[in-house]
Amino acid sequence: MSRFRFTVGPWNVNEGLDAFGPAVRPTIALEEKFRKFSEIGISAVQFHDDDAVPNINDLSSDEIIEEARKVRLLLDRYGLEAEFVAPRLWMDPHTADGGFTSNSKEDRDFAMWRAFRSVDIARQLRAKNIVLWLAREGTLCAESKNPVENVKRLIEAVNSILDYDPDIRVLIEPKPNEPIDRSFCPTAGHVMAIAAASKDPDRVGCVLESAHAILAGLDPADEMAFCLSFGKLGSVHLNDQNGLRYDQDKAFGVESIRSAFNQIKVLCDNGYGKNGEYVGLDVKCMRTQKPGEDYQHIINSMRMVEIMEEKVDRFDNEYCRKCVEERNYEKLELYIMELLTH
Ligand code: XUL
Ligand code: MN
Repeated sequence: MSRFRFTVGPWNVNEGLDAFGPAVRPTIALEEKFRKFSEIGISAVQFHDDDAVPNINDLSSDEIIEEARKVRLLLDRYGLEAEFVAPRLWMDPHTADGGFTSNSKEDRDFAMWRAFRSVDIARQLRAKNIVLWLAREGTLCAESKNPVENVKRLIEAVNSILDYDPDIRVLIEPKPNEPIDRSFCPTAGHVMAIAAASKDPDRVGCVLESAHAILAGLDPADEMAFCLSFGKLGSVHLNDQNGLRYDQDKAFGVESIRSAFNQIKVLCDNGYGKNGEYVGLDVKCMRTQKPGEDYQHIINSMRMVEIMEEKVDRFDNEYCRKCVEERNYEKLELYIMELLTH
């Protein structure tokens, strides 16, 4: 039994399409996903604005609120909470050049409209957080945007969301690249700086995703630790990644057990979850998986978290302290290897 409460998004169960091939599994209705999430032990759901309210661009603000209310009732039916709402600022033609940092004023206004509607939806779902995965906030052609001006625009966008709702928290999910080449906010350090520069730093934090940290050439556990030291780890997206390639969103721990252990250790050691934080699993199902077996990657990830919690609980702090005192880190390393392989 895990000490954590888990969350996933509807996009974590998909039809298997990738950049090179179409869907191979039938679409599963939102309600059926909720039912299954609840059955496998998920506590809360993460949403993009249009996961909760499809065709959001065609609806008025009031209609959007009305649709969101229906989703709240559906969550209630399965005993689920909502963790966050994230404006999807990368699909619409208005966001081809980014949202908050597009060179077009009209597109930037569209991004803010989606961000405000996301807050409206979050209120209805009783979600406390807006997540900004800044998908296209950066450049494909480095010279196409003014980087100084655009970092300021990111801070202004965060401030506008904070102004719009005095209770909402903004969690930025950094990623160094993909779909853009160079992000204006690639790492947890950048998120901490934006939070500090915002008008209400206490309401701005980070969602740290394992794969995104690896893509930045950084250690996910250390990135989590960095946020924790500022009291700003609002959520995590646990998953795994085989080196520097496309964002793979593999099940947690399937590539590096030591890295998985260190991520869970830093969360456990610092009481993560005690202030209501969830453990998000941003994992993608393999395209080869059969319909009906397409929650296995989520089940596997939860199991890997549990296994690593057991290792953390068995971790001999006294032995570690002695190794450190003797400055025999080689001895400590063997201890870790034995712990992780037995
Ligand atoms: C993209 C990613 C997103 C965010 C939510 O890499 O991780 O799914 O987690 O917008
Ligand atoms: Mn993510």
